[in-house]
Amino acid sequence: MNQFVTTDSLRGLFAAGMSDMYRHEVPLYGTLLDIVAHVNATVLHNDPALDQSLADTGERTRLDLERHGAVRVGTAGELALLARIFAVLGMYPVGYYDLAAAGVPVHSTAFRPVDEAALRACPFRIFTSLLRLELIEDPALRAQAQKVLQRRRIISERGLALLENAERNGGVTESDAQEFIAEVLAIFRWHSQAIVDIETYRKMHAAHRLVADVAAFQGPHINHLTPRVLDIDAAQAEMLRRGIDAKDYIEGPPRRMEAILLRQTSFKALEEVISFPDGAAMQRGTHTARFGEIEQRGMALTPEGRALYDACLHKARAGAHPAGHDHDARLRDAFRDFPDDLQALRQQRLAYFRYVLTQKGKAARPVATGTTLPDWLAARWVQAIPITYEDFLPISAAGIFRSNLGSGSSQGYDSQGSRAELEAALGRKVIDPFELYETIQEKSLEELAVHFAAMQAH
Ligand code: OOG
Ligand code: NI
Repeated sequence: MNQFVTTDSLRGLFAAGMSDMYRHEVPLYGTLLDIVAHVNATVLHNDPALDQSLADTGERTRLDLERHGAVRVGTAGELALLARIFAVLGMYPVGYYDLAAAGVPVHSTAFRPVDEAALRACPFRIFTSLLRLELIEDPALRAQAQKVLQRRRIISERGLALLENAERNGGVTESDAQEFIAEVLAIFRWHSQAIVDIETYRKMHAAHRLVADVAAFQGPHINHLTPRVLDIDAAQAEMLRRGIDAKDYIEGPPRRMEAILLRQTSFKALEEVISFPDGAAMQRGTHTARFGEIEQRGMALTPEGRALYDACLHKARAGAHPAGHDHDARLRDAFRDFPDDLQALRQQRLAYFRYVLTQKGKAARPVATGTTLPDWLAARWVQAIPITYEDFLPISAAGIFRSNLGSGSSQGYDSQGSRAELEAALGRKVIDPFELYETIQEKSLEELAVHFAAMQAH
């Protein structure tokens, strides 16, 4: 009975619990799940080769469970607490995202599993943002928000005790697992009652809507959950057909033969009724924060590929209103310089690949010594399979934030990001995403080298 539950199954319980909770809280999210399930079934039916290749990489089974979520916390202490909880769930901070330059007073990291087996088991990720109150101009309001945030406790006593047990014992026991997950889920639930009066809420809101979203409530409510779709253009069209108030355009790269990075769209945040404390009574108001998002994931790019992506995106955006009706055409134009076939992407080292033995390769026996990757590929003993991008994109994230905060302005804060500050809050360094992809690629090559060397020795 008191065996430890594996980290992967704990994370699976957490992901499923979040999805159930959010579907219950935001029924429109359930509609998105329906749309995605339908689009994915259609794509797989029409493209058996894709179905097979997803099955081969182990992504076919994870697809229906795959989600990311997003939360926003108010203090370094809250971020450190989430980092401890997520570590128990096998999720570690990967990447640093500075959103201040895009006019959003936060910086962020993504908690996610990092090794291949854990990603296959359950790739749940949470984009986690820390409010940067120092960017708020009004010193009195800043102090007030700080005071509210310092006072709130986002985890229950019981939740904290279970967390400490898990840390001390090196795992969560079977008898504690359900309760531990329930306590963690409670941190991210919605509160329809604010912890500040409506006047304070309005002041916070006027400083920046995010200040109100973070500091006026008891906890860091999950603000969206995002299923993974295989054809985002079809999903976007279906959202519009169903009369859902979708974002004007899809964030990220244009539609291509070979998908890169990440393309995302969302429905706009809902206006929800909130009660605000007013002396002994309550006052009715509203708050707009929660939305739904859909994403399509493509291959991870190397630093060179990423630089080219950024340059193309910059070109597409230069001088244009990003939401203009010509968005798609400009994007396609700007990405002409980005190769769209696997061989070019590989030879120019723009993307990461996992190299795997084919059936033919398994039977092969190299005669000459010193054969290397190009020989194996030419002989079709080895196949290069793009590695899926598991992270986020700062410009897309800023676009998602903006369309859901309802502020048209993209006026940046005059501030540099501060990775060191985020890391100090986390109590550890963020992991470099490029290194993770590089490691997967290198490991696959090493395994092949060992395999072919052993074949030759026979
Ligand atoms: C996070 C927005 C970023 C994404 O998919 O890029 C994000 C937020 O709104 O808190 O989720
Ligand atoms: Ni998102």
